Amino acid sequence: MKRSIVPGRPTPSSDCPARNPSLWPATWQVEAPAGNMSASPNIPSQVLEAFKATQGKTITCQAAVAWAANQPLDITDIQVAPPKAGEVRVKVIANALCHTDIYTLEGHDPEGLFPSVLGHEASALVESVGPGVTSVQVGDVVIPCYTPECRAHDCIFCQSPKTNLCPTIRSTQGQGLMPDGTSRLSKDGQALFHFMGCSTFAEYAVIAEISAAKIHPGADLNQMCLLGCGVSTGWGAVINTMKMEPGKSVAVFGLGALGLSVIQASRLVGARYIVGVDVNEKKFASAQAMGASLCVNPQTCDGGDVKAQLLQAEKWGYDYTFDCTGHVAVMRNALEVAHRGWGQSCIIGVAAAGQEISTRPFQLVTGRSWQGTAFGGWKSRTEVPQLVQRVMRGEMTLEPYVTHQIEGLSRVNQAIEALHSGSCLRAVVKIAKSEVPLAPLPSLKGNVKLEGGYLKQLTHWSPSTQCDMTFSIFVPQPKTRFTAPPPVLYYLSGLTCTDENARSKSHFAQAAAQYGLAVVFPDTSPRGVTLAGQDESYDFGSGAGFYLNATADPWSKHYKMYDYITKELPDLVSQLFRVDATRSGIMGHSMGGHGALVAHLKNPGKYQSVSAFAPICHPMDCPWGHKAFKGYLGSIEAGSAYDATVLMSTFTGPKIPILIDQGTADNFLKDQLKPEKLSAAAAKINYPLEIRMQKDYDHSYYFISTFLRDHIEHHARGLGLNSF
Ligand code: NAD
Ligand code: AHE
Ligand code: ZN
Repeated sequence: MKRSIVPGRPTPSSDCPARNPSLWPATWQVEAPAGNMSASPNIPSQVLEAFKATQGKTITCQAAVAWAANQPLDITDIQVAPPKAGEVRVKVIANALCHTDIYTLEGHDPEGLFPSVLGHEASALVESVGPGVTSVQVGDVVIPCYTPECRAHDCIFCQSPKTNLCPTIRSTQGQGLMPDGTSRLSKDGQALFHFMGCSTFAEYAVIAEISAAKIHPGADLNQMCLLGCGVSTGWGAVINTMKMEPGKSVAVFGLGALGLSVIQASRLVGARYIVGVDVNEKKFASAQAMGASLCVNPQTCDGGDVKAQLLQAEKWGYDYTFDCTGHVAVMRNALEVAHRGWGQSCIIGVAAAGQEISTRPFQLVTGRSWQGTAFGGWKSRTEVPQLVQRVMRGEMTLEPYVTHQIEGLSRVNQAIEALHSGSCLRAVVKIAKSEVPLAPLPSLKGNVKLEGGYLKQLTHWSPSTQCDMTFSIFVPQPKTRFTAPPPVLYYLSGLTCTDENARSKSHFAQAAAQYGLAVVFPDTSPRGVTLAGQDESYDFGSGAGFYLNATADPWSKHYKMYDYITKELPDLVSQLFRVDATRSGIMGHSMGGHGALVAHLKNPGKYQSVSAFAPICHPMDCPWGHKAFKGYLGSIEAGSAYDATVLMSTFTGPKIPILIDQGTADNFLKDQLKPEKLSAAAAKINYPLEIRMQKDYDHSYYFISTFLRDHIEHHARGLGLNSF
C-alpha cells in the first residue's frame, strides 16, 4: 500500500517513531547553525562566494517533484533546509535517470513515497556541511551514494569484506527521511520525502555525510554521475559479487545500462563467451560493441524458447548469468540456464512490489545458485573514488552509456521519455555547470601485468614542464580489495634514459610486488619541445634534465624537472591511483641518483626512504655537473642548490638512512660521481650514509639489476612494509 504525506500537512502520520510529528521540526524553514566552513582548495572563488551566501540558510531552488505515482515530474521551486549534524547539502551538477527512478514513479516500489524528489545517480559539489562533518568540506566534489558506508568500528557490515550493506541509516532512508527522522525538503510548508538518501533531481539536495563519496575534483561530472548507481552496480556484480574468473561463459538478460556494464566488466575479466538477451533489438549493437559475442531476442528466437536457444551454444549452461530486467520470469530463466553443477545467477534487477521468484528446487539441488547484488558490492565512500580514478586513467569508459544529454532540470521529463523510447541507456540531465575546472586527462599508453602487479604507462600534460610528459608506474596487485594502499617509490633514471629503461632492465617488479610497493618511473627531461641545442649532446638537453628547475633561457620555460618530480608527479599519482601519498621513497641511478639525493636533502621529511646507484654526488665538481649548471642555471655556483654534497653539509632534517651502491669498475667513478665527497660531508654531520663499493661492477643496468632487490628491501624498511 502506498504511503503519502497528506498535501498541506507538513508531516506524515504513522506509528513509526521516525514519522512522529513531534519529532519533526516546528517549521521546515528552521535555520540550522552553519557547520564548518573550511573549503576545498579546488573550488573557484566565485563558487565559494556563492556558497558562503547560503550557509545555514534554507535554499529555494528548482526540483522535479513526484507528487503521485504515474504523474509527470513537476518542475517547481522547493525549499531545501540546511544540513543538520552529520549531513551535507550539495549542489547537484548532473543526474542520470536509472530504471529504479521510473519503477518508483510508476508506483512499483513498496518503499515508494509521494510526494518526493526522485533521483539517485548524480554528481555534486558540497555547498555546506552540518555540525560534526569531517570527511568532506565545502567545494568538494562528491557522488551521493544510496548505499552509505559509515565505517564505524562496531558496524559489522562495514567491517566485513563480504558486504557493502551498511545499515546505519537504512531504516530512515527507506522512510524517505534523513537519519534524525525528519525531512530537509519542503514545498511552501509541505514536507516532501527524500528518495534513496539522495533526491538529486533537484538543484540542491541534503544527504548524510556517510553517503558522500569524495572524488577527484577534476572529474567530468556529466559522466561520473553514472558511477552513483547503474554502471558501478554492473561492474561490481561481476567483480565483487560473482568474482568472475577468466575464461567463463556468461548470459546477460536485459541490455540497458546495467546489462551493458555487466558485459563490459565480464569482457574486462576475460570472459570467453557472452550472450546478451533483450526483447528490444535496438540494444544489440551497443551490447556487441561492449563485448557480447551474440545477442538473442527471446520473443523471436528459434521456437520462442530462449532457454533452449541459449543451451544450444552451451550444452550444460552458462558459468554466470545475470538478470538486469527486474522481471521475475526472466530471473527464473537466468537461473535455469546457469551451468549444471556450478552455475551462479545474479539478480540485479529490482522486481515490483508483491513479486516473488520461484524455480524447481531441483535446479538448486543440481548445483545452480542464486545470488543478488546491491550497488555491485562496492563500499561506496572507499571504492567509488577508485572507480572514478579508473575511468580517468582511461582503463574503463563511461562514454557509450551516455546516449542522451538533457540541458536543464526543466527538461527532466524528456529523460523519462528517452528511457521509455527504447534507444536510451542513460539520459544525463545537466542540472548546473560545475565551474570546477576539468582535469586534463592522461592517455594510457600501456597496461601490462607482470610479477603480481600492473605496469602502466601514461602520458599527460605537465604544467611544470609545459609539455606532454610520459611516466610509467608499477601498481602491485593488492592481496584483497581492502589491503592498505601501497606507498610509492620514485625511481629517477640517468642520462639518455626515458621512463622505459629502468622498468625494463632493473628487474624491480618481483621485489616490489612482494613488498606491496608502487614504483613510478618518470622521464628524464621534457620532450617534444623545440629548443636550439637540446639534441646536440647526450649529457645536456633531451634525456638530461638533471632534475633541477632551469633559470637560464631558453631552458627555463620547460626544464622544470625538480618541480615535476617532487610536486607535480606525486600529486598526479595520488589523484589518479590508489596509493598512500603520505609514504614515499626516492631512488635513482647516476644523474637520477643525484636527483634522488637532492630531492631528499632539499625536502627533509618528505621521503621516508632514499637510495642511489652510482649517483653524481658533487655535480659542482664534475664535468656533467658543470655543463648542466652553466647551461640550465647560468653558473656552476648556482648549482649549489642542487648539489648533494653541499646540501648534506648543511642538512638538519630527519636523518633517514641512505643506501648507495657503487661499482668499482664504473668508468665514471673518478671524474663524475665522486662518492667520497658525499661521504665526507655526511661524516661531518653524522649522517647514516652507507656506500657499498661493489667489486668489478660497472655503470650499467647489469649492476643495478644485481642489487635492486637490496634497494627495494631498504625502501620497504623505511616505508614500514613487510613482505607478503
Ligand atoms: P533499463 O530499463 O535501461 O534496461 C532494462 C532492459 O531490459 C531493457 O533494454 C529492456 O528492453 C530489457 N527487458 C525488459 N524486459 C525483458 C525481458 N523480458 N527479457 C529480456 N530483456 C528485457 O534498466 P537499467 O537502468 O539498465 O536497470 C535494469 C534493472 O536493474 C532495473 O530493474 C533496475 O531497477 C535495476 N537496478 C538494480 C540495481 C542494484 O543495485 N541491484 C542498481 C541499479 C539498477
Ligand atoms: N525499495 C525496494 C527495493 C529496491 C532495491 O532493491 N533497490 C536496490 C537498488 S536499485 C538502484 O537503482 C538496492 O540496492 N537495494 C538495497 C537497499 O538497501 O535498498 C523494496 O523492495 O522495498
Ligand atoms: Zn539506480
